Amino acid sequence: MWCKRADMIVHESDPYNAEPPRAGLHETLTPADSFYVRNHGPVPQLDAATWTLEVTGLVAEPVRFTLERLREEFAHHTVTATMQCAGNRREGFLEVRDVPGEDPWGPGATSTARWTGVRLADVLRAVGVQDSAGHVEFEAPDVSEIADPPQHYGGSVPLSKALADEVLLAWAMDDAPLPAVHGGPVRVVVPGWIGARSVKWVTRVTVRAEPSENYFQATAYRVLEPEADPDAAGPGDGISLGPVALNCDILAPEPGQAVGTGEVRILGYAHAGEDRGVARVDVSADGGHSWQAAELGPEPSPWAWRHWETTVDLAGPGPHTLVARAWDTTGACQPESARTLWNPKGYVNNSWARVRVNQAGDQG
Ligand SMILES: Nc1nc2c(c(=O)[nH]1)N[C@H]1C(S)=C(S)[C@@H](COP(=O)(O)O)O[C@H]1N2
Ligand SMILES: [Mo]
Repeated sequence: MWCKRADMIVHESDPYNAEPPRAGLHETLTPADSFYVRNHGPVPQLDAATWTLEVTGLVAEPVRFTLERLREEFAHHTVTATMQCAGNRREGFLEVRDVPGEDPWGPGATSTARWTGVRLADVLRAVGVQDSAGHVEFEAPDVSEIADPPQHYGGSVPLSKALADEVLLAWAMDDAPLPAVHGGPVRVVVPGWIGARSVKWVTRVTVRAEPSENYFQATAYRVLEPEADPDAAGPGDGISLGPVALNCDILAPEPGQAVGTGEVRILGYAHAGEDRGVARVDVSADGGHSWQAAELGPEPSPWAWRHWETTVDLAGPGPHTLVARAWDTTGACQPESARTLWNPKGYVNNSWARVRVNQAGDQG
């Protein structure tokens, strides 16, 4: 129904939440049928001809735009950007402690596309932002029953990010009209920030003094204290997530794959988020005792992941644990273990990537 590959790993069918298998993430631009989908409610079917965007709040005068007007009045821009869910790689937390009520995303809750639209900054400047503005809120018509109380999906970013050149109101993905499942006719794209802020089907932009009070900004997408009860968490609890944390994973070989003795090709992705870049990726074939630097692929844009690859020598009998860790341009490295990162909602597992492979012929 959503034009996705047949082997998507579907965590929920209603609302549809799915990630591609590792094999769907090998390319710089993720094929449209492999791009992961994260929904908190039913996908609204909006008509591009009747869709409107209301820009309101701390502005000179509220304005309502049609898609035609957005396209005509503002310059078009294209940004290659990686979308990454804060729940990406949550699966790795489950061996530490369960994360009840959340989908066990593998490494595929991240994907990359070329997004085309207008700059949110151009629209905000045209409408006129008041001096007391501090945040920009996005709202969509999908109603989520997960929220307490059930409400429309929404969120906000600080005004400084909203005015950054890379933030778009996008109507196209890889030069094709934005599919409904990815937020068509128009979504917000906030490169370098968690996917949750890239609000799909956006119909209202509100300039505010404070962050959005929407459940998905005030209560969800927050790193709670380890012993906190997520069902009892209220607005303002925990650390509110914004910029994406440094992360990586191994895309090949696959976990459990039988590989031969000798040279084995390993490849994966790394993503640093916001104003950081991927500086190096180290790979280990002996569980993290010794390391070699992988070859970094091209940086498609400052807002996108980088693929990396290398070959390792698998001497001796398996199974072997392949490990990868990325370093960013601040010199920071991913933490070693999910054990130190576990949190009640299971966000931001950016611990070292580990894939256990078997030696061909092994039963283990
Ligand atoms: N309106 C709306 N926007 C939304 C969501 C949603 O449920 N409703 N999910 C968010 C989350 S958590 C993520 S990770 C991204 C996923 O975008 P995608 O489905 O296009 O991959 O959309 C974000 N925007
Ligand atoms: Mo997300």
